[in-house]
Amino acid sequence: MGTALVYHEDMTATRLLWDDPECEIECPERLTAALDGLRQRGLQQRCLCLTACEASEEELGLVHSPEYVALVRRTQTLDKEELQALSKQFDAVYFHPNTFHCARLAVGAALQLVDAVLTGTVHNGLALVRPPGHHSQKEAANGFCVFNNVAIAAKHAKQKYGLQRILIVDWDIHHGQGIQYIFDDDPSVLYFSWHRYEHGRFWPFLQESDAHVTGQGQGQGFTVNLPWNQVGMGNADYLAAFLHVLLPLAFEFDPELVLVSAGFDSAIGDPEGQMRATPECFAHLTQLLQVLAGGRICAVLEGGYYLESLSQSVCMMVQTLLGDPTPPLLGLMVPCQSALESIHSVQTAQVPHWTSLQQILGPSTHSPEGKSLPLLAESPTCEAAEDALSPLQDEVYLRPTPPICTVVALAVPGAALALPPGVLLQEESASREETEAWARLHKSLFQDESLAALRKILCLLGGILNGQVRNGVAATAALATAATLEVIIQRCLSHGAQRLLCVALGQLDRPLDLADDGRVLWLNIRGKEAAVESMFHISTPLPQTTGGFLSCILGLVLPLAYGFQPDVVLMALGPAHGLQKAQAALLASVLRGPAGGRILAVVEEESILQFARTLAQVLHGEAPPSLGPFLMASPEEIQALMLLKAQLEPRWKLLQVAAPPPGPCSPIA
Ligand code: Q9C
Ligand code: ZN
Repeated sequence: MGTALVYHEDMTATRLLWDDPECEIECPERLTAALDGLRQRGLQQRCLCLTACEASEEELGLVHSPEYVALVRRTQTLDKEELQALSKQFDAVYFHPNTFHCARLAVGAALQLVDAVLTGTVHNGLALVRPPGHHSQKEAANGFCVFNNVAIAAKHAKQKYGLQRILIVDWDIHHGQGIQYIFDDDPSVLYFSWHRYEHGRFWPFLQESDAHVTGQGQGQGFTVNLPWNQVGMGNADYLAAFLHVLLPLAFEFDPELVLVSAGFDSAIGDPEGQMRATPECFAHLTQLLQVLAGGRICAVLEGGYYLESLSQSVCMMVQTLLGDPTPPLLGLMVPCQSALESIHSVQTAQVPHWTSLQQILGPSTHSPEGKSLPLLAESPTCEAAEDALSPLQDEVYLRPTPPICTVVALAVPGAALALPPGVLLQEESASREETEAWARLHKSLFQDESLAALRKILCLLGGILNGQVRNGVAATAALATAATLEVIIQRCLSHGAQRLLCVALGQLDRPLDLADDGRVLWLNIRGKEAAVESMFHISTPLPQTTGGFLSCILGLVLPLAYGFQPDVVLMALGPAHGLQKAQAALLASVLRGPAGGRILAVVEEESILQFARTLAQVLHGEAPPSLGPFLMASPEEIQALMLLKAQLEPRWKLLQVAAPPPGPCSPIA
């Protein structure tokens, strides 16, 4: 089991044969640059490499008409002038004598990937293809796309495997209107696309790319458009879109398969997108998607025209698909005003169709669609991209992957625990002297047995802090969890951790001497009421519904965690934590993101047998199990969360969801 990489070098054999500035960016080097990047970083070698085969005409017929397929077939024998004349009949398209062959390989690659994932040969994968597909329609080529690779893959998954819910995430910077048209009235395919829109002034200039378009008939609510009305969207904007729009809907939808229209023209430096998201952002987007559909992700390349960021972003995605930790997200985690307006407009359009959004927006949201903002001047992003990309590369190379991945530390040796492959059981302990020195701070609470557990934990924590170990799970002795947390926090800070995120579940009181200096963000999720003691000391009740739990994770925990940018995360399951196994697994899985995978999960002894294996699995990079049926949060849960968020928003900008466009009285930007 692992990650598939589907490719065929023949897909470099189509190229523009005449002068056309609009089309020349779709060049063969796109594929070779991506592949070279994967090879240089040793990522290709870790994948199961599959050679693409041409899709059959029957498979093309899942989406395209026989007449259109015949038209593309005929381009094989046309001369340059005839090809050029035919190309002009479509918008932003060029044909080459090899187009038919390449386009069939591109579809075939997507189908092979779906087969490999759905038969269980691999967990996930990426098809590196040309030409791209998401603009292509039943009877039309469009925007460099000839056959609709991802749409055909979705039809194939429905037909051959009987899937009933497929999520398509289109993070290419153009609107995949082709996919939208094909599944317009189909409730079994949830299509999410964000795209540069600029109030309709950006290609392909379609009204139907706007947020108010939600699908037809039975398919209402299953088309989700997030139009970006300004260029320059960055990591925080993309993250906010995932946390506040895509993921709530996706969890409620509960897909059996996730297809990604993986275009990287949404990355920094791309001449088409003019956006600012850095390549690591795609590692995080991928990781967030991995909690869906049991991790069954099939990504298919779409656009991406700035070779440097294309190749780095592809590497980030594949690395994450392989289960590697995500590099930290750099930059201010503050979504821009225009992004918040876009997010608000799609939430408003979708709220009638999705319970999860009704929870987020609360009972009284009647904000009318507002007037458009004037356009800001376009900012050049190419030079900025070079600056942003070179230090990034250094960062990637300078940060060595810890030699040991995931470690489990148990106080009671030999507990009947079947650990997942690749996870180590820790043998060593910290020295008695060192441990006693730490414990002396809390003497009364550490008995012999709890001291043995602490010695194990300190050894594991030392490994994480000095870069030998990526992450781990450790047992704490009964009743000693709170005191152990205090020691861990002090140990992290004295080791030079700049920021420590502590997510404490259950009855764990905040250490009394915990400073409020911004080095520790303390978030207690417990049975009691919500309380904001400071911007760094927060308490919230544990929701009793799946809906409430998801809102808490997506709407509170992750915005805080990503906004805080910790270098270590501590997750603690204390007395009466009340978490189900799947909930704990989901939380641990997503908390790997903000600190580059450096996370220590400590679990009170009585829960350890039940939780250690699952936690170790997700920390090791496996997908968490499903939470079960989506149940609407209770009014009390919604209210508690909204009150808490309102108090925290001034400091933690990723929490913001509601930004209706400025009314007629507001000053013009
Ligand atoms: N400057 C894909 O990314 N040209 N297709 C737009 C606006 C067409 C993009 C011109 C862009 C097609 C798959
Ligand atoms: Zn694109």
